[in-house]
Amino acid sequence: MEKFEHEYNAEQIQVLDGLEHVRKRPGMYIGSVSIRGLHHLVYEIVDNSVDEALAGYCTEINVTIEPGNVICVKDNGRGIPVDIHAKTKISAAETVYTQLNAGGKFGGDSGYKVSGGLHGVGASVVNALSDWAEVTIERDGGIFQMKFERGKTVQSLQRIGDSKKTGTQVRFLADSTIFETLQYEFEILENRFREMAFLTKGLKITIEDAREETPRKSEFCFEGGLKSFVEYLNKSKEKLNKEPIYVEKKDGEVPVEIAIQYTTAYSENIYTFVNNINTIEGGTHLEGFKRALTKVFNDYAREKNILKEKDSNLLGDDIREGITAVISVKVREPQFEGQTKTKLGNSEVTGIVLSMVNESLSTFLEENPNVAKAILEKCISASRAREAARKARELVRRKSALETTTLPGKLADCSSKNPEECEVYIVEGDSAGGSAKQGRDRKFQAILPLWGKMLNVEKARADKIYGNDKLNPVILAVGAGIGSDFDITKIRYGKVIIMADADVDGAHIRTLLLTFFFRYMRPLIENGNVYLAQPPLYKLSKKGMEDKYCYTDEDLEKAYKELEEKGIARDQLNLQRYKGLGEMNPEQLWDTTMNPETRILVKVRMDDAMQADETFTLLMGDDVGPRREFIEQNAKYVKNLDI
Ligand code: 0RA
Repeated sequence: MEKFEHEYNAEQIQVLDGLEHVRKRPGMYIGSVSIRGLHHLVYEIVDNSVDEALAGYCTEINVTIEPGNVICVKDNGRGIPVDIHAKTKISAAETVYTQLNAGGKFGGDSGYKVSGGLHGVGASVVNALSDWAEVTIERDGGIFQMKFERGKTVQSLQRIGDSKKTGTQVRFLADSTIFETLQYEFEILENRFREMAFLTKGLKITIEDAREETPRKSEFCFEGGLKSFVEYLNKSKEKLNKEPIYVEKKDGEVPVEIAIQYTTAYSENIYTFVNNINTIEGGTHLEGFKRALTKVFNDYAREKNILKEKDSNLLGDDIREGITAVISVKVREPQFEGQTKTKLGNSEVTGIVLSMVNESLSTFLEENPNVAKAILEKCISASRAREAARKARELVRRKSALETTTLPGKLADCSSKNPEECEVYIVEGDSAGGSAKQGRDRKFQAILPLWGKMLNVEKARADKIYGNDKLNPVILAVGAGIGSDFDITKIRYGKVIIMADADVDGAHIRTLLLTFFFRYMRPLIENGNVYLAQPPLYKLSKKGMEDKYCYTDEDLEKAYKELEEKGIARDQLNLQRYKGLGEMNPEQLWDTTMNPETRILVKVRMDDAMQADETFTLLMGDDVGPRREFIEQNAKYVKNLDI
């Protein structure tokens, strides 16, 4: 008995320690306390319901953003078990919500959980980071409810009524003392749940924003699963194969599901998921897929004599031109690596995906010779274009070798040659470029003003990119080549900084450059070398007072308040709104945007670049419908940007 008491206490203490630690170091559990982390809370809860759907017991999940930013997630699964744990005397449901990592203990060997969620942290973390949470369970003929405040139980599970249904409902209010903001963005949640619905064939997910007077609602349910996913991604593109190629292997150690559809575009769009988590940085599953794809198409082309004996093999890059594919694998103990922990490391997965794709894709090609032919024709013309690009490049190289310098004429280079300390500002517009040249520290800051015509990267192959007067200077300045030739060890600057105005034109150039880096210099983004400069939006000035620069509307409000406290009234201050970089003189530009001591730089992450790429495809693609839709939906932002 003594021992039992002791164990009980120890366990309880550990419970408190665990949740206290979550509140002390939330970043360790949900990545950050920014808007990103806030949305993460919702994903964690929904992931639990999706797991129940994956187990085959739940068909519908309803998410609501209630007034006051309360989140409600309801599913029609079996309901979290309500029986009392023999040792802790606490219900299973309460244990799940109060004990760190308790979730996985349920279901035992039933294969219930394949670790959902980015960190698989689950319900207890959300509970710990919530001002309050309320869980209602229907099962065993009853309705049961429990309540928590900042992770601590304020009402243990109790039966509050009868019900013949089953399911789990969770409502929670994130803790405003922990998160920077509680303002959920409908679109962010909507995108995530659309993705989850694609990844879980047949599962219905609804999302409703009930904060506004007229609620918004979206409903997602895709009987086609990943097939529907690639159709969605390709909705504004011209397709080579009407019906996506679909291969699936449900049983086995690592279940794999893949859908492929080729388009006439020149880009490669492959999305990979592990346990429904977007593995932005790829990994072993992607490796296996690429290797199989290259092998199957080359083997087929040889066998059918499309590639003759004297021809060399098609390269992976050629075979992936115009591909849109989604790969989803389920791994029991995934190892995540990489800068953002979104790269699958499990080495056994490469071979599993490889042999599965080898087998099913070669069967598919045998059975669909017309599709095979259309795709191979495209691969071969990609291969010819690559050869032409190589020749064009060599020509450029030979020419420039004679000209002593390969640097673009408009580049004002820095004196240091040490890439680690060097940075290049890419600046739109000659007047801003001029100010930047005069304002910079020429020891380590280079300026590359951009001019010339905007290129539609979507419709260009490498040979066109080299010939483009807007992008070629960027390639030469960065100095590391592009595409499969890109060599990160050759970059001339550790920081490549895009400096553009905060208006529509600025957004356009940012999107173009990010898309370009994403498609042609991806390692530069993966390695964290690309940045966005943040010029101020406002200047507050007054005679005898040091100028105050503000970077956001909140900044400005804060500055007004601080100055008011010092006895300076609003109407004594002169407010200047910067419309463009060109309005700042060199000294101001240095003080506000270029001086490493005071400037704000935003590091571009892979998902930002992916977003830009998507926007770009939408805006530049052939199909007018989606473009109009996008512009209509974003009209309000455009207005805000372009004052
Ligand atoms: C473990 C076992 C059982 C259900 C669940 C977990 C479950 C968890 C969550 C979280 C959100 N919704 C959920 N729905 C179910 C059921 C065991 C049984 O009934 O035999």
